[in-house]
Amino acid sequence: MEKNNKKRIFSGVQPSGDLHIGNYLGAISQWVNMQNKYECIFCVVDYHAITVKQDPEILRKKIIEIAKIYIASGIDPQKSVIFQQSTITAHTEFAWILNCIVARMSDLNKMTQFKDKSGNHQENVGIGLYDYPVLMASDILLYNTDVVPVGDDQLQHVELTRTLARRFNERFGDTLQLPKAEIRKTGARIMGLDDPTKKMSKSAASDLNYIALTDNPDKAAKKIMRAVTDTGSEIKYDLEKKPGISNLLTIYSLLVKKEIKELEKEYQNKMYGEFKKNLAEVVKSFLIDFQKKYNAISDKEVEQIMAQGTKKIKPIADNTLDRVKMKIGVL
Ligand code: ATP
Ligand code: LTN
Repeated sequence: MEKNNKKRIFSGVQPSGDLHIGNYLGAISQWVNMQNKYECIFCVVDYHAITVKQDPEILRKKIIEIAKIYIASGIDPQKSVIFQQSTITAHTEFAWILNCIVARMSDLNKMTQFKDKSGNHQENVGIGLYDYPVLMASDILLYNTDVVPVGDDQLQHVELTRTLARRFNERFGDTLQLPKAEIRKTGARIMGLDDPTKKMSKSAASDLNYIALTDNPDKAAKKIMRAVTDTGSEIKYDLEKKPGISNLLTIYSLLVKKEIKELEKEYQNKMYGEFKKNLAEVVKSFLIDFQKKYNAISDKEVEQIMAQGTKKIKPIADNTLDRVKMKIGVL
């Protein structure tokens, strides 16, 4: 895959937990629209998933599931590359080099996701969880990536990637391409349905927090009906005073592709109950349609698509790694 004049995109999702509409609306659905403008590489980041405990059988299934979700969401394997991170060994090799040469404890100590995920057990979590942003930097830099489309929780990691690349270039001369994060304006942070002050997360304590892409559509509709709303009765976007309704308006707007302003007008003088009932229907029909596409893809097909993806882009990763090895003096 020669770099043509199109800019290159790289992004990934971990094969762990249930993928939810936050992941879809904040990240994957944005990728779909970028496929014509950019040369796209979408990764199933399995080595990131093992930074926390995984059951081997479930992990194996989840890797296939994420690739199917990419395709069911509209990622076209004819246009974009889909591949499994661990099949290209350059990712871990390059991460080790970055660890030794440019990444510092003081960089990683600033990462808020590590603080959130390790909680009160920082001394006992695996080193991989702490070092995970360096592996992410390796993913991105290996492919001379221009743009990294992610939800806003990943912005800090993309900034770190730029810092590491800059440091490397300063020491060894121009070698690595500095990427830019792209965060969508609406939907970069879909909030939990049971607590609209925190982001929707697959690791949330209650499954009322999120709508998984594989949720039963009727069950998902019920979750919308039970979503926390705010005091008052006006259907208006106001993040401070109305975080619950604002979050539901965001989800509604992205799923039906209508501006929030337009929805506010439509629901002027209407009650929360009617608004939620209609959104529940929107979510239900989205899931029915999504799951129809998902179920039409076989495991075999996905395995072939990912194997082709690896074959196509491995030379790019190997080339970057060789250039890096040469610069640092091991080749
Ligand atoms: P989680 O917190 O649910 O475990 P994560 O961010 O740790 O999710 P991934 O599943 O790998 O891990 O995230 C995939 C993509 O989805 C990333 O680009 C991330 O920024 C985005 N994303 C995750 N949660 C949300 C959310 N609530 N709203 C918008 N985007 C999100
Ligand atoms: N850390 C990200 C997943 C991820 C990623 C990447 C995203 C790993 N490597 C490279 C973009 C580019 C997450 O947990 N969401």
